[in-house]
Amino acid sequence: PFQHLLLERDGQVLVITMNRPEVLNAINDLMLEELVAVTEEAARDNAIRCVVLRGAGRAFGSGQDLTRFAWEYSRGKQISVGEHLDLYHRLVQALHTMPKPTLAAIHGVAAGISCNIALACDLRIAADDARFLEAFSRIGLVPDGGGSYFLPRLVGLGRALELAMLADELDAHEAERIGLVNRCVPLADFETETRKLAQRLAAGPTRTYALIKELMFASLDTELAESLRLESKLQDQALTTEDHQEGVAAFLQKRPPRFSGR
Ligand code: T3D
Repeated sequence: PFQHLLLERDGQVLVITMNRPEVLNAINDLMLEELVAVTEEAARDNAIRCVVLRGAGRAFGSGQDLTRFAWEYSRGKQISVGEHLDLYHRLVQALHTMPKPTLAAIHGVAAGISCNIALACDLRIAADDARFLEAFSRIGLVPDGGGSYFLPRLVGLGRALELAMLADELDAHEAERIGLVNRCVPLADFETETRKLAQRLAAGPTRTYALIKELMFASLDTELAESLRLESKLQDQALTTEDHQEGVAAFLQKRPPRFSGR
């Protein structure tokens, strides 16, 4: 019953498609509410072992729906971002803390907060027609939706400042070269490659993936001794998973593992 999202289950993969193609999937209030609801629910649903986010039509997303800004300005209102950004923050947190892999599949343009939502996912696959645009400064705004956090961590401070300040479009090959996306594939293969990658992630040791995410991000804000402590703590948890048992058994029996996500 969503108005601006299409949801599809492909085995244990949940595919969320932002669906306002006539405005390149610009995010309005309702789409944002729907994105929050569906990602928070996906986090709780153990039957889902990978979440894919993508856009309908010719683009991933064009950012915040700017007609809302125009509407408010036309009535001489001062926009208060508070409540509105709180919802974006819930979305970014839901993606970031999702206890299963998240994959952004980007084709066409990914601008503004749509781009930054893709950065909050664990992995990014791009079609070779993808273009990335930290559009914010073009309209006198700062990168939000976690952009100031993820961008420098993914591409380094120098590149992050350049992308945010100059707001030039980055093409898919360059995005792959600087590590903004994990891989770039021909547009003709994009759907197949996205599906393959998502299925592979969904067949992985889900709980361990969640622990890997936690470890990697924690390491960015801590020192070695603390990272080593956290590795021990989370390894203890990984050791208790059925998937660990299965991985070892499969290795010894010289067969591929069949992970259950438990
Ligand atoms: O509190 C807060 O919410 C603050 C948060 C802000 C977060 C942000 O995301 S700020 C950045 C917002 N986004 C932008 O500034 C990007 C605006 N769009 C563009 O610059 C261009 O559309 C693109 C570079 C993304 C794509 O260009 P192009 O030439 O491929 O397509 P187009 O012809 O410009 O767009 C197609 C249609 O989508 C067009 O409508 P029309 O003329 O066919 O009726 C266009 O107006 C519409 N559209 C594109 N982006 C938006 C949009 N409509 C509403 N909001 C948009 N963001």
